[in-house]
Amino acid sequence: MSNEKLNAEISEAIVNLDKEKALELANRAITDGLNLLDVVEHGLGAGIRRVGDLWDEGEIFLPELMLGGNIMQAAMELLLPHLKEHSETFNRGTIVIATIEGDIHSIGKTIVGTMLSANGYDVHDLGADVPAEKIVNEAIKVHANIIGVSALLTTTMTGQKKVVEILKERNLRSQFKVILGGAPVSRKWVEECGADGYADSAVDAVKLVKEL
Ligand code: B12
Repeated sequence: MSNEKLNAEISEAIVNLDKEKALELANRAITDGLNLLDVVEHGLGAGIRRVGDLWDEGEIFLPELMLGGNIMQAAMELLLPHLKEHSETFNRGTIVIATIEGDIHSIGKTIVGTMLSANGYDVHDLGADVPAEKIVNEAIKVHANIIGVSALLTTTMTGQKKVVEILKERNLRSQFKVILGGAPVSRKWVEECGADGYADSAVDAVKLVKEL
């Protein structure tokens, strides 16, 4: 099966909340040797965003949104180890990544972390709902070069700015590059926060980190 066809089918399986089909297609993508990052971003990613839109439009309710998220995660658990398999062995740099406090959206952050790890970076993924102070402390502890902060809610985006503010307060700003991401994040917001970069996909996140 081609990447394009599989992406369309797996996206539809997510929208239909058909877990069995989604997992069957994820396994098919592996055995057919397809571009798995493309499947994650343009197949699963497109499907879950459509689920989000349907929820926004009142077409489905919260339990369905949650089920969609669970199916996406289950499919990702199958695919991500195969992305990691091709990882480069040398260390290009150390990155601490997390979703900010108050925000439990972890899918995009996990994809970005996995892609960076597959590209030779030492990634410390702190998970979701992580306080800004903890992110900074962890970055100091592991001698990170880059701090990546994800936010999916307009109400939690301010936590991204807090990370930069804490670094300034502690005179640590020049020691770390800070990159931001998540659906509501824009280049303008990154400037407003005084952060160093922004990416809206895992591929661009890897490019951005290489540049920095
Ligand atoms: C799945 C989902 C959930 C799942 C999350 C499961 C999980 N473990 O992550 C569940 C069901 C739990 C959930 C809960 C909620 N959700 Co929700 N959710 C979504 C949905 C549909 C998809 C998000 C997603 O996974 N996208 C797929 C990934 C691949 O894309 P991504 O996250 O954007 O990540 C990419 C880029 O942004 C970038 N990136 C991401 N992070 C980073 C970090 C760095 C450093 C960089 C460089 C790049 C980067 O690269 C990623 C890879 O491509 C979105 C809709 C949407 N359009 O985003 C709503 C959405 C984000 N949710 C929303 C809401 C409101 C909620 C709830 C408050 C609902 C409720 N009433 O309880 C709760 C939040 C609870 C909380 N405190 O956090 C709203 C937010 C509205 C707003 N503007 O604030 C959205 C936009 C839905 C909508 N259309 O209204 N949600």
